[in-house]
Amino acid sequence: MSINLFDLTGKTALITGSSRGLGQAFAAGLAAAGARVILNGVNEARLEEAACEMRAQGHDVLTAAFDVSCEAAIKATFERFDDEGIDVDILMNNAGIQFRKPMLELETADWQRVLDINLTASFVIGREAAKRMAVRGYGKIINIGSLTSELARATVAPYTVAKGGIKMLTKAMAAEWGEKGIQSNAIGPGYMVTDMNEALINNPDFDSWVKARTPMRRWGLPDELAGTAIYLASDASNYVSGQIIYADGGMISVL
Ligand code: GCO
Repeated sequence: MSINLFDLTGKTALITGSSRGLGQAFAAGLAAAGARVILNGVNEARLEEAACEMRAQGHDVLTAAFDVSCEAAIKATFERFDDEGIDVDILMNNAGIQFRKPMLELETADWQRVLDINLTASFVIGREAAKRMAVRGYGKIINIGSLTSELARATVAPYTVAKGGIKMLTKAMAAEWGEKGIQSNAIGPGYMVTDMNEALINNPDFDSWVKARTPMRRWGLPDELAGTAIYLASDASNYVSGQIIYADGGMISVL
């Protein structure tokens, strides 16, 4: 009998920030591998639109509209899951914002908001999910890092610090939750074609720099990250934890 280590049938995955961009691509990939997906975002209309599109393709899709920076909303969402008998087997902490400004001009409030959404939210949602995963002795946590988990770029300090924190939070989760049957890993996307990067893509100098700096000489496409997500969400990675996998066209590996 052939086994499919990448089959997610019977698993439920919560992907934060999944009504568009990378999150939507992650949700599509996990759904294609058989998972029931729970889409998250703050814009309920956009969330339902994305859910309808996926249901039309035959996928099992739920929605959970909450602000990832609001602890009360996170707790209420997981209490709803408890009440409805929804077990989150796979958590993808994808939601994030970018805020580009030199540090000398950066307001503390703007710094803090980026850290709240891009780092602290992953801890809070991860903790609420892991409490329940630990009871079942099973869980897959996939945090979304960045090239800036390793390397700094001028004008994106809070994003860089948050993504560096994501790399170490992933290791901390692996350290504490491995014995509970939970594997915690991260994906580090390269420069991807997303709304968040539109200004960069449309800047000829930046576009040229990305293509010159990336061995594959191009920006990445969101659906090119799906395979890495499926791998980390599946039995294929059952003895992998604390790792960050860069899907970046080779950029982080070269000078
Ligand atoms: C930027 C970009 C990057 C990419 C990605 C790279 O302003 O440099 O937004 O942060 O989005 O994170 O891995």
